[in-house]
Amino acid sequence: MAKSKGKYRFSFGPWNISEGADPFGPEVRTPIALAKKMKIAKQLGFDGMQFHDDDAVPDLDGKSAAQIAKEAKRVKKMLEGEGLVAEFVAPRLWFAPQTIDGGYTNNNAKERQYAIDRTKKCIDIGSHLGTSAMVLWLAREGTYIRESKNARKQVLMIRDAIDEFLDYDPKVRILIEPKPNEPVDSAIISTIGHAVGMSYMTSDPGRVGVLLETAHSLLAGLDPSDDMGYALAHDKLWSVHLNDQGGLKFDQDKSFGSNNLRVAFNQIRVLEEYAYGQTGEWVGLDVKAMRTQKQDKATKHLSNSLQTFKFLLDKVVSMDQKIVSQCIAQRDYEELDRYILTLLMGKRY
Ligand code: XUL
Ligand code: MN
Repeated sequence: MAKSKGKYRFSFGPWNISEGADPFGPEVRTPIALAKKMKIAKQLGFDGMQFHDDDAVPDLDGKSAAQIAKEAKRVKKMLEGEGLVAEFVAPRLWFAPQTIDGGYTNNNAKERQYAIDRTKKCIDIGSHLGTSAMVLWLAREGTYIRESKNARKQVLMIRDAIDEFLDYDPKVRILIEPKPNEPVDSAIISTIGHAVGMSYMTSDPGRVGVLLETAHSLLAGLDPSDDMGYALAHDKLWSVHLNDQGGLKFDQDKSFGSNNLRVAFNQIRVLEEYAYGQTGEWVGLDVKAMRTQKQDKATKHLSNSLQTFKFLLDKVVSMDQKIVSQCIAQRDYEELDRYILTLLMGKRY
């Protein structure tokens, strides 16, 4: 079974060390500078960082191409100084007033153009940071009210936008990160199946894949390890955002494995079984510290998630394949269930 062990590279984004604001209350911790976050990443055993375009170049809307290049290159130097690399850059298409009604599917042509232009700047930032990977979280491509947008048309608008990006930079690779309901009620590309389907509609499917976030499979009522298997069957699982989620609630970004250890185990089992990571795919931990966490202890969600990944990897690798095969051959899935639970509980089988 042990195919990938030791080959995993881990990353997170600056937003994963946050100040703890939620929709009902303000920040409870003071901001930490990007340079310090990079140091923390290295200290905790991470190999790379993920970026939103304006994590690398703040206030980028008002900046010239030359200014953007200068600032992005400075961030690349900072990364190099820490022995880190950039995994991907993602355009922040959910924040500006122009994106209130969506980006590429906005009902206003001028606002759609803003989203396209912003994404092209994001692609440029990626090349300055030394990564060809751009993640598209299609955050507001959807609607709060069904009658306001035409679903078929929205799909084609997203495809056309992606084609424009593929054309803009022949090196860029696009990873669609689907979410069923965050922040809009109905997202148009809501699951991994939708994202994989979209990739085949584009002009260059070989450059369009997916990023799977655990919580967003769970919020769609699906099993993240099955979603991983689905994307792997299409050779399109190009990144993962591991975390956890306590049922169909708000997007929680809990520490990996903290809610359901078995679901977490199965994600690693699938990754390991198919040698995920061997062609450079990253393991991202898209986790958030609890709001109750104090300033000086607000990175434990990252170290805990990383440790849980490694402990569960040990479990996956130590699975006795003979027992598993026997149970399957005898169709004794009760016994298989017992074996897996015994393994997870660290008891003798
Ligand atoms: C937000 C989220 C983003 C994406 C990148 O919930 O998951 O961090 O991963 O835009
Ligand atoms: Mn994510």
